[in-house]
Amino acid sequence: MTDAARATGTVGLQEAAAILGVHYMTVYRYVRTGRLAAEHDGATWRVRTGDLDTVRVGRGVDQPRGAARTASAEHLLDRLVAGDEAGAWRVVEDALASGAEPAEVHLTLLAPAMREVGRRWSRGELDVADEHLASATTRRLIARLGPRFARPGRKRGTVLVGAVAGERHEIPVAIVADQLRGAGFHVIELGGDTPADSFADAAERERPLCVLIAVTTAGHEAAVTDTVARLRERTDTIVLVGGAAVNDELAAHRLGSEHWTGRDARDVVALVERLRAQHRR
Ligand code: B12
Repeated sequence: MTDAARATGTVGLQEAAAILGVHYMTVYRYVRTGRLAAEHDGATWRVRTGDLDTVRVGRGVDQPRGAARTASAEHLLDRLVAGDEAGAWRVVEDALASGAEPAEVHLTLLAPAMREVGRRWSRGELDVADEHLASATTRRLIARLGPRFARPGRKRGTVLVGAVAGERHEIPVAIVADQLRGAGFHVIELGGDTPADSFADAAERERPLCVLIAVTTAGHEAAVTDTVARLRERTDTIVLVGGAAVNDELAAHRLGSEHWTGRDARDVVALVERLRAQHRR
């Protein structure tokens, strides 16, 4: 702590951020949103060092970084299940203000929170209404993050992404779609429950570099192989099948995929980028 801080019992926002172990912008937002009391001395904001404890206790920010992230994920889960979009968005904004990339918010906050919803749902700790509320709120957060993935300029190619008829899990589709947009691709996002012929209609019309088919639950194998066959009959596009229910290369090939798309959205984007590079050679 500086001598000025010791003498006045106050610190500037830069020093407050260092004490709390968070980004400067996070502290600034605490002040702007009234979560941390501060006085403006005409030039800068000053915060009483005693007041920093209230933020520490409320946010768990004096814990190590990993634990702080776990605390935010838990807080997010709580807000998602409550259907509290504003509260959930504050967790997302905190992460962004601490320097997280939007794609990191998808993968380290939203996806783990939804998987935890699934675990609690299967243990009977949450009911279907809780899960629906959490899913709807997550979709709204993904939509709010969407503009951050917009890339101006010429697109690197078109990618078609969706889930087959009967497969209603659309959150992974939305996440992958936005991360591909962030990588500069034009994305046609069909969402969940898309009939085989509609996949083929869109592929014929859009002539994408590749079609991505998402499968999150077991039991959709026939719909997937049917969709892949329909796409191959009507187009010569590359067809890839992936998602939480496709665990490895063998499972992907069995469903007719040319490659396994990997574990998360980052792997999917990396694969599409590799395919694009090969396509251009
Ligand atoms: C929300 C949810 C639902 C919602 C979906 C709402 C919506 N609008 O999307 C609803 C209520 C519809 C639903 C229904 C069902 N569900 Co559900 N659901 C979930 C839950 C809780 C979250 C799903 C989610 O969004 N996860 C977050 C995403 C981002 O994570 P992810 O799937 O891992 O996504 C990554 C990968 O897929 C990766 N990826 C890798 N390669 C590729 C390729 C492509 C193309 C894409 C797009 C992505 C991708 O990228 C993503 C991001 O990194 C999960 C729990 C869980 N573990 O995920 C259960 C879960 C998937 N559901 C399950 C079940 C059993 C069902 C039902 C059968 C329940 C029932 N009895 O009715 C039905 C089936 C409905 C259907 N016909 O599709 C099981 C599946 C078990 C299994 N192994 O098959 C789970 C795991 C819950 C559980 N613990 O039992 N569900």
